[in-house]
Amino acid sequence: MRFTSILVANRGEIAVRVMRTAKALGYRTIAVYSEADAEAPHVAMADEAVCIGPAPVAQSYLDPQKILDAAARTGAGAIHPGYGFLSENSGFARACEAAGLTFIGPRPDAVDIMGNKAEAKRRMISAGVPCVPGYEGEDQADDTFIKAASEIGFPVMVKAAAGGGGRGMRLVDDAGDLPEAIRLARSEAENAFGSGELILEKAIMRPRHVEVQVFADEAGNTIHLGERDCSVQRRHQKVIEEAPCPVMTDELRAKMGAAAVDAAKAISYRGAGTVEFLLGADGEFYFLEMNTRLQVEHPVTEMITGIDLVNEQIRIAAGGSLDMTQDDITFDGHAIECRINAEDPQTFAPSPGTITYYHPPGGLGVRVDSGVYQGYKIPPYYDSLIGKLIVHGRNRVECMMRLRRCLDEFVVDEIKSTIPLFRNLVENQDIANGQYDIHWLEQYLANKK
Ligand code: MV4
Repeated sequence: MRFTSILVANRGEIAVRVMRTAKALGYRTIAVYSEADAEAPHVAMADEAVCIGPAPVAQSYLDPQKILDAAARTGAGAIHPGYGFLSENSGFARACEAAGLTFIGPRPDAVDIMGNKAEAKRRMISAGVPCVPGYEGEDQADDTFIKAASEIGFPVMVKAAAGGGGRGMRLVDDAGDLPEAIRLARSEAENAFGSGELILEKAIMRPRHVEVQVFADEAGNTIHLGERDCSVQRRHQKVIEEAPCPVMTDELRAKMGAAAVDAAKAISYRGAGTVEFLLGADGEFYFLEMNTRLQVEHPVTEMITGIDLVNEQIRIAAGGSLDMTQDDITFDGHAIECRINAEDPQTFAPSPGTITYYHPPGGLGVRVDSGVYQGYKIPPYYDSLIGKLIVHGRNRVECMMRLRRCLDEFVVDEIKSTIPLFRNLVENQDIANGQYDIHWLEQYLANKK
């Protein structure tokens, strides 16, 4: 539990972000990097850096043994996995603990429970967390699904139990299409996840994606840090996130927050987690899944609560207790995050290459978490997120006005980026009014073409 150094098993903006807090707390920081990342900022800022192999992730950032070897070589005491890569790999978390390394994250068993939608939903139903009506039984016979669907009522969603983030999911409008959908979903799930296990759910039409940040310490003290609205997304990739959710009320937050805390407590959760809900147009909300990691969009929560989530993660991993209760958590103003991707803003095709000129915005209420600099060559091997612009204001209007100014100021030259898309989005009336759902962006993009 006690450690004085932290190896960050990640790259890009999140490696930089985690090291910032680790350094501020006085920990020795250790970076790992692939052969393609020797010039990356996370390498330069670390106290020590270890090359872990060739550019492809399977031979570097995704290889548990490469990370464990680097930790052994540098005498690391703890590992922060960031997001993606090994962050939700329970086998890796167990291997860390077996090697005497503190994994800065949840207990591996909690990761496994939430990694299976059927198991997760059964636990949530037992704990009284509102779930979408559906079927999540062990009996996987076609007839069982067909009977369940007729009771649930169409349209239904067929989901892979081992899937997540929209992978292995199918919408079925009527009973006639169900047998074929089950067959296809099952074989896709077997190929993608090595398990054909399925669940059924009533399809919620035009909901918002609202997720609640939770924190729990080893002793079981569990609190929530409010919600983020992440409905503005394309092909399950979030594009804009904001806190608070534009349609949130104090009563609804109290209910969703309590449900999220119940969800975490039901699995004896530890550390930072996010409980995802669908929020229907009628104000009903339903548990979807729980992410057992620090998320890309965590800064909007930090901006409105003033709490450094990585600091809390580290403190809890070191065996410390939460130094706040639910009543200490207050929400100040509004924060919006734009994900800056090295992509063509029209086609979303990746656009790696050299940044010839870089000028990030600054000023009051402005935060840029990035993993690039002027002269940096973005390698083609990794995801296209190069940074995040996070803007805070005393209210949503001030936040939006400040965001528009920041987007005007932001220059990332001679690669294509999603900044021009955000310049258009901040001028849109639906975005200005917070009137959007999970399908809004895809419709907006379709109508513009
Ligand atoms: C749903 C749904 C409607 N009804 N489940 C997509 C990602 C995964 N986390 C769950 N997803 C959905 N599950 C029921 N019962 C609609 C989606 C969904 C979605 C959810 C969140 C954010 C964006 C989305 C885009 C399309 C579909």
